[in-house]
This record gives sequence, structure tokens and C-alpha cells, in this order.
Amino acid sequence: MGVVNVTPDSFSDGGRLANIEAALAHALALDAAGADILDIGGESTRPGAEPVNAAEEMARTLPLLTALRPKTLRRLSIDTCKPEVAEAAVRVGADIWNDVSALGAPGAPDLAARLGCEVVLMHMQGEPRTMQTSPHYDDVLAEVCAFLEARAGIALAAGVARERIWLDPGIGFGKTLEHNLALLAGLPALVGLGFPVLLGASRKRFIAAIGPGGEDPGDRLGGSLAAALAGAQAGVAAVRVHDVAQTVQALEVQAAIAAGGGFSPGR
Ligand code: HH2
Repeated sequence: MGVVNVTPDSFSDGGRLANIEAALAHALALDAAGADILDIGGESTRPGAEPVNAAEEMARTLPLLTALRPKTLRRLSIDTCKPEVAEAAVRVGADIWNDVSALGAPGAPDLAARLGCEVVLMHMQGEPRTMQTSPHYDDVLAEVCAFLEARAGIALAAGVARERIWLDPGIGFGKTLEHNLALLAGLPALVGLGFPVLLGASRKRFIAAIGPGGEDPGDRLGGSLAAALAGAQAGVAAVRVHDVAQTVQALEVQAAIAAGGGFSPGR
């Protein structure tokens, strides 16, 4: 899943795609680089971010989705917590509702069932403005798994088809470095719940907290690749990344090594 942020303030690429031409070109470049899904976001969820209203979010995302839909066969995803934005996005061709609030808005599960789209249910403790203030868990892996299982149950009860539900541990969303690492190490438990798992670790701050360098989000490629490979090894179904070409290359090499003698060049 390639990230296309049409926001002025996203943590790693805010403001880069200020006009529709730049956003479309970027999305098509990620498509050409091998992204299976393009995730369009019109509101930053970085720690401390201020909320955006629905009209503004739609003004940022709908023109891009509309322009992109006839130009790609890839699945398109709308990254939003707002039911009205998700509904409008699906109407112009989005296939997936990527919701960092796990369908937490009033009426969201019913709407997702009615739209018939896929949904990504992500775990977050608190809300973006304050979530990194003092996150606390007794057992982060167990609590995130229990939360996501409960949210999946609510989506199922509302009528969302089981095969359309994804789970995401929400790396960096109300989590310390230790929490993020426990979740990354514990991914097999989340995968074991039986839903496809999406992992979003690309360029996130925890990478800078571990290794040398990486203060600038653009300098976190090595750590992002390490996390993507760990995710793939654990069986996640997709990784949400900014650097699509490099991630596809890393995953292809990992898969070729895993295939051992069975690999045939030129695929
Ligand atoms: N992370 C971000 C945004 N949306 N969605 C899912 N499902 N999982 C994630 O980990 C996730 C997400 C944050 O990254 P980014 O979009 O690059 O930044 P910003 O929120 O500042 O726009």
C-alpha cells in the first residue's frame, strides 16, 4: 500500500502534493513502482495534529480519487475517520475505507456495511492531538488484539463481510518505543486472529529512537524496510509505505530467498 498524503502537514511528506497534478503524478508513480493499493489521505494523524473538517478533507481527496480512478486498476483506499468522507470517496471509486479510529464514529459500522467496501480497523489509544502524551498499557499486545477483535465483531454484527475486514496494530498511535516493538515482535498473534493484517511502520518516529540518524523522516528508509520485512515474515497481508519501489524490491528479495532453489529469474 503506497501512501499519498494530500495534506499540508503530514509528518513525512506534508505539503509536497499541494496540487492535483503533483498528487496524481505521485500516485501513478507509486502504481508504476508496484503498489497494489494507493492510500489517499486528506487529514494528518501525526502526533499533535489538529483535526480538519469534512468539507476540507473532501476538497483535498475527492478530486484526486476522481482523476485517479480511470487511470489505474490498483485498489484505491481512503484514509479517513469521517463517515461522510468515506461515503463520498467510495462513490467516486475508493475500494477500501482505511479508518484509524476503527469505525469509531457514530454510524460508521452500518455505513461500511452499506457501502460494501473493505475496511481497515486500526488501533489507536487516545486521539492524535494528545495520543503521545503518556500512553499506557498493562499488556500492549493482548490489549491491541482484544480491541481489534472486538471492533471486527462490531463490524461483522453491522453486516460487513468477514473477508472485507483488515486489522492494523497502529504503530505510533498512542505507543511508546517499547509498545511499538512489542507489537512488531508480536505480529504473529495479530495475524493469528484470522483477518488480513496491515502494518504501517514506514518512516515513523520509533525508527529514529532506535538507530543512529533518522531525525528527518526521509532518512528512515533502512528502518522502514526492516519493519516491512519483519511484517512480511510474520504473515501480514500488506505494508503501508512511502517508499514503494524500495519496499517492493526488499520484499521480492525476501520472497526469492524464502523460495530457495524454487526461484526463477525474470518473473
Ligand atoms: N499511519 C498513518 C496514517 N494512516 N493508516 C493505517 N491503517 N495504519 C497506519 O499505520 C497509518 C495510517 C500515519 O502516517 P502518514 O500518513 O505518513 O502521516 P500523517 O498521518 O501525518 O499524514
